[in-house]
Amino acid sequence: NVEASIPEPQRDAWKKHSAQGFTTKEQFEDETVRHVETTLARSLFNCDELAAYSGASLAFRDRLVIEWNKTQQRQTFADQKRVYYLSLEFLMGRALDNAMLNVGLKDVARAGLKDLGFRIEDVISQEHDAALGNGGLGRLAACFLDSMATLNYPAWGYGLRYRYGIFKQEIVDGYQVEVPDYWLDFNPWEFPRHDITVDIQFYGHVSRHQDEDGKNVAVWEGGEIVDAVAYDVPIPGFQTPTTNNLRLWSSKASKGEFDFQKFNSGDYEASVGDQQRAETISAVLYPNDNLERGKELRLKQQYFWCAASLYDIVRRFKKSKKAWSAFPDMVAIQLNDTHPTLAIVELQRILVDLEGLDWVEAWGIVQNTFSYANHTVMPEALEKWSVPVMQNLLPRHLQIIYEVNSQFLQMVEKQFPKDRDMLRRVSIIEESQPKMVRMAYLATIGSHKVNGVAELHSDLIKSTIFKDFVEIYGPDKFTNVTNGITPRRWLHQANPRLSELIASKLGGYEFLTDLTKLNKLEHFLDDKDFKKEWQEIKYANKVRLAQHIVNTTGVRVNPKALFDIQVKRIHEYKRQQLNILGVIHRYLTIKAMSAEERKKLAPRVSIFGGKAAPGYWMAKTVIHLVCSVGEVVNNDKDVGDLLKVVYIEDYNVSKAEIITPASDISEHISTAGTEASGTSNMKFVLNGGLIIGTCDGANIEITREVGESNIFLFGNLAEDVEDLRHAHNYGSFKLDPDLAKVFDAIKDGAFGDANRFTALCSSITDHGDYYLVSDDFNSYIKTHALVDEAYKDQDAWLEKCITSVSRMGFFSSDRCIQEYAEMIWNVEPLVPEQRNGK
Ligand code: T68
Repeated sequence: NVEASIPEPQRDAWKKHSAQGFTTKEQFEDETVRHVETTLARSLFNCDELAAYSGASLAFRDRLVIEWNKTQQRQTFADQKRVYYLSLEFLMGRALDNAMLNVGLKDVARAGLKDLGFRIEDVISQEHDAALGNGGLGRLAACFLDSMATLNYPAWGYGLRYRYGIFKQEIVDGYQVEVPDYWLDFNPWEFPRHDITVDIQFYGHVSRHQDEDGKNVAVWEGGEIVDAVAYDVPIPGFQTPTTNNLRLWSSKASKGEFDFQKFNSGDYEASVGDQQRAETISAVLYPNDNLERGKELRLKQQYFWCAASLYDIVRRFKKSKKAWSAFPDMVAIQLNDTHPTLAIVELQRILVDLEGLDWVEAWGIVQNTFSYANHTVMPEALEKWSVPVMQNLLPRHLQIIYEVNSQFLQMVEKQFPKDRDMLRRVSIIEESQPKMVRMAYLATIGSHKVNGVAELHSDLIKSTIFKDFVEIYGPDKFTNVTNGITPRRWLHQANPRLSELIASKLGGYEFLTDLTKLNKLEHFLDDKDFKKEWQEIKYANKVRLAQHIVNTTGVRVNPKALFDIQVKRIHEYKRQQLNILGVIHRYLTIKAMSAEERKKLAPRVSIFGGKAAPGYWMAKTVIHLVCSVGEVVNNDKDVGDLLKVVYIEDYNVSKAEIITPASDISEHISTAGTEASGTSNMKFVLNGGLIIGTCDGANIEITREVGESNIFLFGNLAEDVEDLRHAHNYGSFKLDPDLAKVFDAIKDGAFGDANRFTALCSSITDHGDYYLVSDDFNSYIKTHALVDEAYKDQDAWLEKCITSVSRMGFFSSDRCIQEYAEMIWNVEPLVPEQRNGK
């Protein structure tokens, strides 16, 4: 009974006064103005767009909070299994537009804001992105939160409340410059919970004691304590009252720790220093995508967040007074990559050291609780922690890891007697100098399921990094859940006109919660008006992007040209270098053409965007090459509109919402076998763009769904990559002749001082071409020629686009979450009664 917490005599009064939130335009205006005047203490005479954004957000926040409170109560009383999604990154982007659409009151807000003198788009764009992530992994977590709430799963996200999210990128003189992203100035979407504070211990030592029953127990003593303070963010589902919680932890010096000794003796600065040291833990997001550098502060972040989250989860479980054996029936914990692996060790520590469970029983509970998703096979991204570093920071956890390893190796030894090399290979501890803890192995051993994020990737992990573990545990422990994206943000919000057109044909917006309904669009392939409108929408989206480009770069691009887009983190494996080298090849080809030949060519705009990790020098060089080529090409009178090259600075979620709907073609061209899934490929196709790509990650499943004739595939296959690399290293490397001409132009200084690009060129020509740029170059160029040809037949092109969209149902993150829920978490949704106005 939801009301049982209010004493009987006062229940009516509480009910009568309980907040309702607005539903009408009038009420929305009331609430918005009230918040501007009183909550923000602003005079209405200087209510600018930012104040309007703040007032409108607070009005919507009130609505979310009301449902959020009810959802939390409902979930508590239902007392059923919950999912906890642990991710070091949540790349949420903006919240207001999403809140408006999910509660179904965007039209009300638009009309209300108009009355108050504002355009809704201008108000929405005041919001600072919540950018607590690097790229795909963090955005996946955000899509999953949206789907879990929409599907009414009792689910919590747990993460870190970084004071600085991913840096802002500025392009200065063609180089990336990083600027700190201080995003918390005004953030109406979070609620500090100062009453929910957890003490987190670091360093110290372990001693052994006898307890009352004479049992030998480990006690972790000494060291230092840092406080974890909870900040809660409401996550509204789409067209459902379910509003879940994302809990982010912020670090603060513990009250006990604030050094009053120093303070009282007048050493104020030193005592403040301790405060700052504690706050450093959650200060900044590490800006590396697919790279682990083993810094101690990162390990501190990981433990801080895992320990606080586990404390919270265990506390909630204990309130139910169930036996520990029921823990896995009430709790599923999903690890987003290996970053939260210490949570496995922490739960074992809580059960054995603090709750007195027997080791074996505790470990069974742990394994049945956790599951682990892997997002990469690339060696440089696999997490390993130095044993000495861990010994110092988390002495008890290291002991537990050694014990887990010892029992695991004994089991393997029994299964594979005398296979000493097997024991060496699968040991959690790598016998290197220093010794290292292999987190992917620990995560695998501590979980009941391990999954990859697209079919090829899930196959690859079974035949590479986890090959031995498949032998040990059997194949059933390993599974695939192909990634997905939320159609709410990536279609309805980013491309409202297309969403509306689709709804008008399908008779409503059901496709937004059942994306397979898109397949009915194929019935309209002969509908001239429909196709015309589709084309107009694409054109309008391109005009909007062209406007953004001229505003931010000064480069004027023709929206009638073919827009060719590659936006994602800059990485050698993602091969932006292949793209820009191909662009140079196109430029050289145009320069060599007669005026007559040029007339037959389809104009192109090559659009790049994405951040390079600040310490990734080669990636920064690629950005510089793109900008340098743009400088030359965009000012070459011979070329005119036939080719433009632009770099969009500071690619993030809100920019993606403008860029994604504007592509004709987008590039997903990683070396086969390197991109675990990719998710922007799905977003582009869902918005009516085609893709050029390699047989890698989810491109393969996209091909299966949309059909081979609707995608431009090229390049070597994953199964051949190893042999090609081997051949390069043993003298058989041959530079592609077209690529050789491109390098000649660069070396001749066609794009400025050639020395700046020497290392980039020689990584291909002299250092083994690890990413197979030369091997795939010819096939890439030829496939782009096919794209040019295909684009000339606009009718056929349009048919490919519409057909592709109609076949994208599989790639909804709703399907993906349902697979996790059924195959891995074993949780049921908790469907609320739909209330009025929903
Ligand atoms: C991405 N991984 C995969 N990692 O590269 C991409 N790494 O193929 C996949 O679609 C996506 O995950 C979702 O599954 C990342 O984004 C990181 O950002 C990262 C961050 C820290 C350390 C290592």
